[in-house]
Amino acid sequence: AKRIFSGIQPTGVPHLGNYLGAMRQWKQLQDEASSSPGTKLFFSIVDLHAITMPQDAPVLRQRRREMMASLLAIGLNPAKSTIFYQSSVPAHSELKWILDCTASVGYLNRMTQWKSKLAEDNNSLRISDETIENKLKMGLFGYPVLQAADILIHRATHVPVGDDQKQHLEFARQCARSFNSTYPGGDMVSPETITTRSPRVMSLTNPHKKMSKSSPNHSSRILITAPEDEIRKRIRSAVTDSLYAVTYDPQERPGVSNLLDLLSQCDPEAREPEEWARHFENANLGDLKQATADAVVRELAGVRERYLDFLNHKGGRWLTEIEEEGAKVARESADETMRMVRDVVGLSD
Ligand code: AQP
Repeated sequence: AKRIFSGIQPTGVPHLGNYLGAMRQWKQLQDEASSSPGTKLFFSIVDLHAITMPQDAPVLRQRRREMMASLLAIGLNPAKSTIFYQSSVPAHSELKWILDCTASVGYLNRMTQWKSKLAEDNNSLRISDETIENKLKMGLFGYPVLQAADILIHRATHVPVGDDQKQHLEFARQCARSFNSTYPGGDMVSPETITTRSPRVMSLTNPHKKMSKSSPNHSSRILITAPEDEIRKRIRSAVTDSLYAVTYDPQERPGVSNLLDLLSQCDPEAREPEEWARHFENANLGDLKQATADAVVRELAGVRERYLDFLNHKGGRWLTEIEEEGAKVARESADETMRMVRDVVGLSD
């Protein structure tokens, strides 16, 4: 039977990019699982990954809850999916250490993500050896190993990921192979990738960059919990270009194309962005923005209300109960793998 795992960092309330690029697909997978009994779904709020970059404790505490409420608000259902904080299952960190002992540094060295995070943090494209020496932390460098542990510990057969994460999934498969060949009797399951087809959602203020939770510019993103007037305002003021007509050309016209992508993604009939461009051929950008805002508002209808309800119902105790239940089920799933791991490594009697 299929076992699906995916994760999201509690680094802020999710935006349209997280929603269209990942969360909406999780909900679809949950819906599909209803007709294939035996499929198990695990969605983790990966707070241990979040601390690979500096975090403020009260803020992180708050963001974990906000992410939990967001996942529930978009329709993940704790009766159908196991939704849990990574740190509430300590075995993820234990397995990470064990995988560390068979994972090779060469592969991690070639990964691009720590390089781009470090470059971003230092506001430069080139990272010097000195920066690496002084600023690169073990956690950031080795976090693909923790990601591999997250996946392998739940014996995931399928992992939905965005384009940028494919490299890490290949690494998770390599970790499974290294483990199995090092320890006779080891039977880590190698996960398959489910790739998200949706295009990357770009920032509304700089369409050359992706929409991101941690960008300091709030106008660059639309939170899935935004009130309708804010959604409309952000789309109205989205940076485009000075050409009059509407055409779809992500290279030359990233701002306009981003709006067309959003419109296509939020279109219940899923018409392609090129088709929408033809539809607006003789219209102006204002009309396109209006249609995009209508589509996004429709897509996110009800999310804000459900989010606030999950966060505040019974003074937050409802959410706490959901958290505890998710942690319990995830711990049981992880313990099953850890029994095999401790046995084949020689860490149990
Ligand atoms: N702009 C985007 N377009 C499409 N998909 C996106 N994702 C993120 N941004 C976009 C997808 O969201 C999932 C969860 O992401 P994450 O929280 O693990 O971290 P991230 O990819 O680093 O997302 P952010 O929003 O940019 O967060 P920060 O600013 O904290 O780094 C992933 O599947 C990702 O592909």
